[in-house]
Amino acid sequence: MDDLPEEVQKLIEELDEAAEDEDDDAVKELAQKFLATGADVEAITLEKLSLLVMDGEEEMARGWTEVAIQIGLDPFKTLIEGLAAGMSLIGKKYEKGEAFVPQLLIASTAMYGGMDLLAPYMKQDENSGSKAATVIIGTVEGDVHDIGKSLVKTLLSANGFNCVDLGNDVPASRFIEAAKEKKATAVSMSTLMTTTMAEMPKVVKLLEDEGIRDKLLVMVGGAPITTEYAAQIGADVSPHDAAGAASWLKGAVFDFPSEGVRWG
Ligand code: B12
Repeated sequence: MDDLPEEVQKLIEELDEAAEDEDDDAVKELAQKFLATGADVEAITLEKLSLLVMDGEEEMARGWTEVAIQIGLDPFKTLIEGLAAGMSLIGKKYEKGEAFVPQLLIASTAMYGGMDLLAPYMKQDENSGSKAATVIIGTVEGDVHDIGKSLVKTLLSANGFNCVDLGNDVPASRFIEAAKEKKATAVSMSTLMTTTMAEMPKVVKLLEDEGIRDKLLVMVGGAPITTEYAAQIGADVSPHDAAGAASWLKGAVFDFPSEGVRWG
């Protein structure tokens, strides 16, 4: 960002200050001036957001998310290429021993702060035909990582699915109870740890034992989960990311019998 014109650099500094002071009115006003500079405000804002999440700067990440909204950035792009990209950056530092668990936690808080601001702008795709479909979603037992799970939920909700979010550290039996209670169309499970992957086949086995496996589509995902693993444990699919989950499910429900036919 050092090679930006002086006028743009000055505005960025003023925006940083206003964001840190949580002065929303100033952020909104300065965002318009920032837009009017004609600089590549999209690239600058996305990079800013990822760095602020990485550094766990909660107020500034919220302020710059407001900038993204004010300058009309696509909310999904802001979420994935700005905020979530920051989680990848801090993840890399953690892997190199340059960051530790407390930093991961404050980065997560910064990410969620921005995500909350974006939520009202995540428009539903009314034409997706998936409105009636309910998805039971959660991170499996023993695992508290919930950012990827929340991204999947955000993208599914934006595509018209009705998501029942069970949160993180969800026992296998809760997925089954919720699927029955809601006469669900799909179950979406996340895990980020190799040590908790084995919870996923437990859920699939319980669905089979209850005689309801055929009534549901089962998606699994998270960093250690592969397509081969999904097939091996009897899940239907493991799309690569949250956007892939939404597009796969939209297609799959199209060919799937309706809720009334499946659940009687
Ligand atoms: C942030 C973080 C934490 C935070 C989590 C905060 C939160 N609210 O989620 C905190 C600090 C709590 C944490 C704790 C721990 N963590 Co941690 N954590 C991470 C970190 C750095 C980033 C995870 C993240 O949020 N990524 C960003 C999101 C957007 O990515 P994502 O979750 O992968 O989701 C994407 C895809 O996977 C996919 N996806 C996710 N779910 C689903 C579901 C479906 C159906 C589909 C289709 C797709 C999909 O879509 C998303 C993209 O669109 C990772 C490292 C990394 N590079 O991933 C380690 C990591 C996951 N943690 C790890 C460890 C070891 C731990 C601890 C044991 C550390 C400790 N010593 O205490 C504890 C575990 C606590 C527990 N019992 O769960 C290890 C796991 C190692 C392993 N292979 O088992 C990792 C890989 C770091 C490492 N390299 O060692 N952690």
